[in-house]
Amino acid sequence: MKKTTSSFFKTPAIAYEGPQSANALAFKHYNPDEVVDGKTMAEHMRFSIAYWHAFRGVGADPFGPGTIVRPWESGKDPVAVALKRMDAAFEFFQKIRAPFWCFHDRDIAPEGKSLAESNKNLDKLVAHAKELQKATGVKLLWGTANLFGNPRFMCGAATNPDAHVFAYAAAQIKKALEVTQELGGENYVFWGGREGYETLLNTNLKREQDHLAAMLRMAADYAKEIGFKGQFLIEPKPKEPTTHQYDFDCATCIGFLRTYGLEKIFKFNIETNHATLAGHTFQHEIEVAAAAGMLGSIDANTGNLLLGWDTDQFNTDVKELTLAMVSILKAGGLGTGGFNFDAKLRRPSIDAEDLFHAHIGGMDAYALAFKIARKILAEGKFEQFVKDRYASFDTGFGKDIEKKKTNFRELEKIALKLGEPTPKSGKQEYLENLLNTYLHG
Ligand code: XUL
Ligand code: CO
Repeated sequence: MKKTTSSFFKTPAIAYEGPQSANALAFKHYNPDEVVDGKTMAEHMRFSIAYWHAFRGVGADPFGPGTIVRPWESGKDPVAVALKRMDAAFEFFQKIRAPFWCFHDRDIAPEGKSLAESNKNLDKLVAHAKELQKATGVKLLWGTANLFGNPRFMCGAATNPDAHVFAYAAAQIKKALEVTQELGGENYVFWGGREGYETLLNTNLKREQDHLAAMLRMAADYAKEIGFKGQFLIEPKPKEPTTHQYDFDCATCIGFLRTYGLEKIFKFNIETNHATLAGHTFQHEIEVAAAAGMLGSIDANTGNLLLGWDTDQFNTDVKELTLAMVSILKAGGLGTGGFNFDAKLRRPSIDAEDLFHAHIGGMDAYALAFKIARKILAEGKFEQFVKDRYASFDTGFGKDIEKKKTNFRELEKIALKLGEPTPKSGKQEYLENLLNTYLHG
């Protein structure tokens, strides 16, 4: 990677020192330059930094204001501060060795007094981002529009009961698509923000879903019109901020997209904390998306299962990530997607250095999981077990069932002839122990 000139961080660039290193500010498992199967680890992992958490997060929660103060945040002119903040961000991207970043329109540029002024502010920051991308080699994984923060979106954007708000949101997505294209974004994300409802006493669910589909259709039409080639991604989330979010989980979204004939246009950006809020494991959501050929990208984080909300923490759970990685690798990887750290520092983690510790931990855990998952797949023990478990569908009447070559009359004859099936153990405990041999040697 090439270098920028800013120096807001005292921490030097993070180096790989290997598993034995005692240096907390070094990678133990993520060696960006290590070549695995003809590709560097940087190319395999495609790590990305989330601008909104790393550079707009201040540690605020519903009980108190921010705790995190950064030196680049000083100054009266919000555009000048935004430009400085972006210099700091690209310095960080380089030092943490992340090849990608992601942003919402309003993360990088302040909202103006009018939409036209907001667009003008955005243009200034996009021009700066373009220069910084060129100078550093850091690329844009995806862009998106913030259609949930401003009070105008309190009742949703595409699903707002007011067509005026819908039009405003459409204009914002139009601009966000243009700037994502300008910066060479490889994907564009739709997280449903406030697209849901609190009470059916004031809500026409069917019309709101129709409107959401109309917005997505128009976005796809516009992308085609301007020649934007990036992959469209939906990011499911079951609740928070609204009680009932329309994009509940991958299965719900697949049903929604197929209902409106949009399934060929979208893949999924799966977020760990959203999966668990929906009552699923991270791996479950990956498997559901992959089964539909719609696995796109990952928002890498985790939640606190003792709490019922989206805590967006850095994930250091190697077991959970190994299982996720097995499913991702089996599905053929993420294509144009990557692992975006949609994760934030805890409120008392106020040092700039904490940003490094947080991302080092996340990157190392994912890199280690990637290596373990590759070993698991190379040895193929789990895959063989699962294959054997379904072997009765590989031949005879089992095969006929899969090939749709049989019917109830024939199957009744077979059942009468064969009598009672022989029970076979699922061997879950054996398999859990086998998994531990990979995790703990
Ligand atoms: C919200 C969330 C968003 C999306 C992008 O829970 O995950 O930050 O990733 O809008
Ligand atoms: Co996210």
